[in-house]
Amino acid sequence: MKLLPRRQFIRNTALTGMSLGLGTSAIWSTNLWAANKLKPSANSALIAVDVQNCFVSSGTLPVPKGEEVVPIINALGKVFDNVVITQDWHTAGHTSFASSHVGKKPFETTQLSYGQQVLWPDHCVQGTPDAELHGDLKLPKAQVVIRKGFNPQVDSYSAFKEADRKSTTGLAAYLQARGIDTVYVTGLATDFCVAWTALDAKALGFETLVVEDACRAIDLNGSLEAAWKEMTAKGVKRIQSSDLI
Ligand code: VGL
Ligand code: ZN
Repeated sequence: MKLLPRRQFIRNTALTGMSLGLGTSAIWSTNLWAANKLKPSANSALIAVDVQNCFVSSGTLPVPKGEEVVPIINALGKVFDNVVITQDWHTAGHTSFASSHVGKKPFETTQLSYGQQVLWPDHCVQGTPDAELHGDLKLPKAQVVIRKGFNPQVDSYSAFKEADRKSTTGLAAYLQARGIDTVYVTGLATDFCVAWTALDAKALGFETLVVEDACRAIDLNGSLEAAWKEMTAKGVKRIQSSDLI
């Protein structure tokens, strides 16, 4: 997979076209433009993380501008053979909810058996409209929906491993069984479920790319910058949807 020399490429293309006296007709440039895109292989999967009612403006844990990812992810879905959807899927009274801890407010932290936990407003409770996938999300090719965070005592930002860092969701085994070696991660929120999913994917041996503009962040106390720093350091690639479509 080769990234980025697009600006250079376009400049060269335009020059070649003109020097051949062809001008830059729409068809000519469209074909060459298409040839310069990243092309997901049959061994690549798009992962749409937590594009649920809870994480858009009208939801219980709104991610600023969260709904803006929907049309972008819908368009990306068309260029992948393999699509995975995840859903945050908490029990009522889940340990990640501030309301489950006396004296705690949303966005404070607490120490749980597996480490520090950010405490959230009650969100994505199993079977509620808030936990449903966003109504405009159209990913007809999606082959599997991974629900996570259903253990009452353990959160799961990652689509691969719960916050105790031991319990698996089964997603790695599923992807491996299907011969998937590369994942493109999109969705909500960049600095929590997207980042944890991407970092686990990379650590598990998948080539991992995050499509930045197909994600939106919560950005709590610098969490967005920290997430990109860690993802970059670990070899997760940062791309834009225009690299694909
Ligand atoms: C998420 C906080 C709590 C996410 C899920 O999808 O990023 N964030 N639960
Ligand atoms: Zn959650």
